[in-house]
Amino acid sequence: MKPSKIAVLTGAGVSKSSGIPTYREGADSLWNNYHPQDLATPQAFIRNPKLVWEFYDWRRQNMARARPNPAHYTLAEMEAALPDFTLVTQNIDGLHREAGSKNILHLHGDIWLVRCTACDFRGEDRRVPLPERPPRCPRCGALLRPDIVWFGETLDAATLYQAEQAFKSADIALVVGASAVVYPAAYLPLYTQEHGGQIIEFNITRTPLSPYAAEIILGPSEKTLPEWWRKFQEE
Ligand code: BV8
Ligand code: ZN
Repeated sequence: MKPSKIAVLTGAGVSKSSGIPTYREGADSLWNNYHPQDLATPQAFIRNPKLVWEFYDWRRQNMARARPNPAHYTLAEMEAALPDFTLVTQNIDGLHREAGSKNILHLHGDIWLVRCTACDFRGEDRRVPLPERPPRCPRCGALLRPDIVWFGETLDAATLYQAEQAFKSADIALVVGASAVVYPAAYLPLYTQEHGGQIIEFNITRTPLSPYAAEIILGPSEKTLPEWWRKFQEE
């Protein structure tokens, strides 16, 4: 196995076969008259916190039933086997942690964490369904919000810096199930390519990142990623 520094960026496609709808292939019929991007914003939350929490509570109920698939387990195996491996995810579903990945950079947060809109309360809340929507802070009674990054909000600077460093030093960037349209996440693999590393894209279609990829492995990542990892170990 070639000694390589590997950085991975995963998107919603890696969780699709676990039963979690992606963003751009149309969410479940319950919400097809809203697009996540109209609800996943601070403006929508201020305007109608109940509706936004109904959206997240529905997604949490869906994610609570989801289980990791072979792609998640393969990434946990790679982390344990490789000396220099970084997993960066755009997903908020918690499936990488459930599959055993230890060090995960959650670029867009974690749907199982909530934080208060008024005081500094922050904590895990796994109640499905939520007893009240919108939920209230146990400490001060103000509105809680999901501890995730909405469109128009900035990402946690330290998390983004660590992710950038990983892709800048990686020999190989694996991009798995990402449509590569949301920034700044979509830029990360280009750091690898810019310094001479290789991008390998795992997707069921081509994306705006495809022209920069050294290799495009078309197919469902729950199949293609385990296959790739087996071959990589034999090299
Ligand atoms: C920011 C949490 C600074 C919430 C998410 C115009 C141009 C460029 C940028 C912008 C612009 N206008 C606005 C922006 C900035 C904006 C942005 O990029 N918008 C896009 C839509 C144009 N970005 C932001 O706002 C970010 N913040 O820029 O801060 C700033 C501050 C103030 C003002 C300006 C700038 C914050 C972005 C984070 C938003 N939060 N998630 C929630 O989930 O509710 S983003 C959310 O959508 C996900 O986290 C993910 O990142 C993204 C969805 O992308 P994917 O994960 O790729 O999923 P998608 O459904 O799109 O695609 C699935 C893929 O899987 C497909 O390619 C499919 O083919 C593939 N697939 C399907 N099945 C499989 C598969 N692949 C393999 N196997 C399979 N089986
Ligand atoms: Zn509070």
